Amino acid sequence: MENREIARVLWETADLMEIAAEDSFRIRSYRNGSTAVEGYPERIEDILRDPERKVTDIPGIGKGLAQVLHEIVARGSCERRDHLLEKFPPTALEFLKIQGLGPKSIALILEHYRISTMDELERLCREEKLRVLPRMGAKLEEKVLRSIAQYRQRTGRYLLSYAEGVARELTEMFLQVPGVESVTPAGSLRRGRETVGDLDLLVTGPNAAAVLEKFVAYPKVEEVLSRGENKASAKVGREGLQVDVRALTPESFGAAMQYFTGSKDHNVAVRTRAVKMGFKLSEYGLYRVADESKVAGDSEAGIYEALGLRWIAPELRENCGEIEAAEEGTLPELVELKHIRGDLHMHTTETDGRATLEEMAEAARARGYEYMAITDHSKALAMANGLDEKRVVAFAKQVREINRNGLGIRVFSGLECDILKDGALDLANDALAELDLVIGSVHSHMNLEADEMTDRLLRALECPHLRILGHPTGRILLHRDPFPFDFERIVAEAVRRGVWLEINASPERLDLNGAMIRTAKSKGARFTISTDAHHPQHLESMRYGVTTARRGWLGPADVTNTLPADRFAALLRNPS
Ligand code: DGT
Ligand code: CA
Ligand code: CA
Ligand code: ZN
Repeated sequence: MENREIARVLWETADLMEIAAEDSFRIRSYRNGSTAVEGYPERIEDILRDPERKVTDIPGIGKGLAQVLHEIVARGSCERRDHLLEKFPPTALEFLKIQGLGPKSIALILEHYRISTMDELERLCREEKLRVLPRMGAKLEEKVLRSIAQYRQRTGRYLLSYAEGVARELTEMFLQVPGVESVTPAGSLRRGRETVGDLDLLVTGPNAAAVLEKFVAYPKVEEVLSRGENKASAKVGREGLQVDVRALTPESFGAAMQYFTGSKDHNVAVRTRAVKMGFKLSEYGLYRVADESKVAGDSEAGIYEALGLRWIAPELRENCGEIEAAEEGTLPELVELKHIRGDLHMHTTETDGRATLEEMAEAARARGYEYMAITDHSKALAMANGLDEKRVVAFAKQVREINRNGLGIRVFSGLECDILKDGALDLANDALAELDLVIGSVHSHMNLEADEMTDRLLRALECPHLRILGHPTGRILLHRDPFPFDFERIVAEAVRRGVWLEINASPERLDLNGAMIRTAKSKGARFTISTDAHHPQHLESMRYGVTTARRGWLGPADVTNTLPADRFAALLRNPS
């Protein structure tokens, strides 16, 4: 069992415990355990099997949880979870994903109505049966209905990072098959979309079709959907991600890559162009209609070239002007991971991070960064033990000393300061003035009306010390939609005040998205790409942020943390 699967079971159990209104201390220990397991660099299952190791050596795992971990690894569940699943339908966990319904209200609903599906919950709202329960009303019914509609739209999709993990696992396995030369993900994963509907894997080599046998026999395959000579589809893992595997000959590999990378809209436009030029384009190759001769097919670039186009980076293939730009030779130079010289958003044990400043610095240095900013939370996030003014001033001083002694990386003192409900920043200006860099983020009251939210953000932008707007829309992928506000107005004001927009590289956020980034860029915005790391391992998420920036057509010059340390420091002192 992979760590993320174990972590998920623990997290779900904690959700169920919340619905059952169990002891909050105990619930917290399950959640902490889940985070600890998920971020742990080694496989928990291996540690549990090794008689010389103890899982209790892992911070966040006590004796009680160790027992639970044994159970989960042995049979995929634990006693407590089983017990709660008898008490509540498994859909109770799904109900938790509906905005407006917390564990308490779900418990209340289940106490009064015997419902076990989303459809039934929807019907309760339509029949106005929620409003008769204590502390519920017509407004809530409306909100739940809206949220159910959104839920339906997003189910069936998976985080990019999750799909990437499955792709990596399968790729490793396929590459062990003799006669297999390469395994490449296509589809939305290759385009770097933030969520993925299904995974498309393309396999080549003299004996590529041999992977299909191996694939359908893979223990994690839950259900084989189809099996042909050159293609197989199956649901993989408990989460049921569909994976399409295709075995290809080298002569048509490029054409297949082009076809199966998509997007569909991009392909339609490319194919239309091919037809106009007297060609026929398929997943097997590009053919001249006149004599049916094959013009291109073994390489993707060859196909674009024959159509009079530069090769187009997969992230741009959404039929949003990339074909015209490829024709005119005006495709942008895109930012790459190697351009990034520092990470500007991370947390430490001072608040809700899991490593110290020194440990984060070591990890950032090991990635080859020249600089980094520590940006812990401010006091409004009391649960995270956020910093007050006094701690901020002491922290800024501590960082100045650290830089004098040197950690092998330049550290900027920062803060992720809460933007309060009325738009004021959480801490007083003279404390903020001590810091090198202030990120302003919304973490609460996300359900304001759009114009209220716009006013709130406008007021936050007035703070002269604010340098970066953190995860600007607040979305949590598959979980919480972006909060509404007048984006263009906020961008214009941010540009005017020299405030940069954060592209949050955490795979659950990827906020802003490609389209918004592109809009903002067209208004003159500048950006940062940062991981919001709460653990040294999270620094690796930078690549998702870079992919997202590329989907927004950004080049290195649009992203301030591509600058060398000295120039970046100078820019901080004089941002406009
Ligand atoms: P997803 O899986 O929903 O995240 O998105 P994609 O883009 O991976 O879509 P998928 O898996 O259905 O198909 C992979 C690619 O194959 C898609 O981007 C374009 C190509 N493709 C699939 N079906 C069609 C089709 O009916 N027409 C065209 N033109 N292309 C298709
Ligand atoms: Ca796909
Ligand atoms: Ca597919
Ligand atoms: Zn943060």
